Amino acid sequence: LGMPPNPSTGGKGEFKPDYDAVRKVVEELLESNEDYDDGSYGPVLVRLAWHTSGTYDKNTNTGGSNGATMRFLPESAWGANAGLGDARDLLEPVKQKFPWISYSDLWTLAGATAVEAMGGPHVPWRPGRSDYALDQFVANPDGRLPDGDKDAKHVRDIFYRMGFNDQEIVALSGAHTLGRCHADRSGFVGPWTNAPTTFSNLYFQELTENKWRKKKWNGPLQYEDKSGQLMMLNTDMALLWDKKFKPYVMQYAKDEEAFFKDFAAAFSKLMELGVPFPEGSVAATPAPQK
Ligand code: HIF
Repeated sequence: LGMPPNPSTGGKGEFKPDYDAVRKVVEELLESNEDYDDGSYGPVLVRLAWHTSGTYDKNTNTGGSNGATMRFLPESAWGANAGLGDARDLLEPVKQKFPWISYSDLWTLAGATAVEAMGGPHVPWRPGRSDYALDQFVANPDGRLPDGDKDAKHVRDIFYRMGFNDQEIVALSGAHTLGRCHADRSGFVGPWTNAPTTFSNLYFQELTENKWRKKKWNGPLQYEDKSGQLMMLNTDMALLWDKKFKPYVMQYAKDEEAFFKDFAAAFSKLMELGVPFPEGSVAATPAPQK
């Protein structure tokens, strides 16, 4: 382990980065702390992969996972990124163990690994991101990540800016089957499903089959089911209320296979936005064909 021989500095033999070894170490970390949330770091790693990618703006080709700019202020301190220090800290020893991987490749690979390890589809992933030095980039403006108390128009504004269509937006949204909201991070509270560490289409089943009402409390607008245990954000409810989003919600609630296939393609696309892959490079496992 440690730094492999580097051919350019006289090492013998060609260095081949072992991404499967990185995946294995990430998998071992997922349930390494039973006191953390629901017993898995998987959800917060998926959120890290999404937030590091979700700053992308197709009009200016800025933002995205390339650069790992969330290492720096102000992005690390954006309200939207509250709690993601946990995920970055968790991955720091992995970076130390495999110093040849960039943070930007590591954060996205960890997200893809977590989805699959929690029972989800294989998310096509390829390396090629590099980390910017602090003086190498213009900081992304705050406000590129979505707010949970807003409506369908806001969701479209954010995801159309990245280049997604309505079907991809709904497919991505199924990731809220994972994890939970934390009062001290976003102000919202609770999980979307009763199985927050298993990747499945349960989010869509809860959304369509459960009864949702506004939560009566002093906190931000959110919805709860009868038990008061499960929650939906306004942006989640908006998928059900919007005529164009709803058919995809209904489809994914019924057809987990279709959800897995479309999610894998959309999440892979999300993590590749704005990344200058070398010409001819293809994802190790190609994204499913539409
Ligand atoms: Fe989330 N999301 N997300 N999200 N998200 C939260 C948590 C997670 C939005 C808001 C929130 C996506 C889209 C949107 C995950 C993954 C994805 C939280 C709670 C909020 C408020 C944060 C906290 O308090 O800890 C909004 C408004 C989105 C646009 C509609 C993606 C599709 C669903 C892109 C996506 O992949 C995951 C995973 C979590 C759980 C994190 C955890 O620590 O458990």
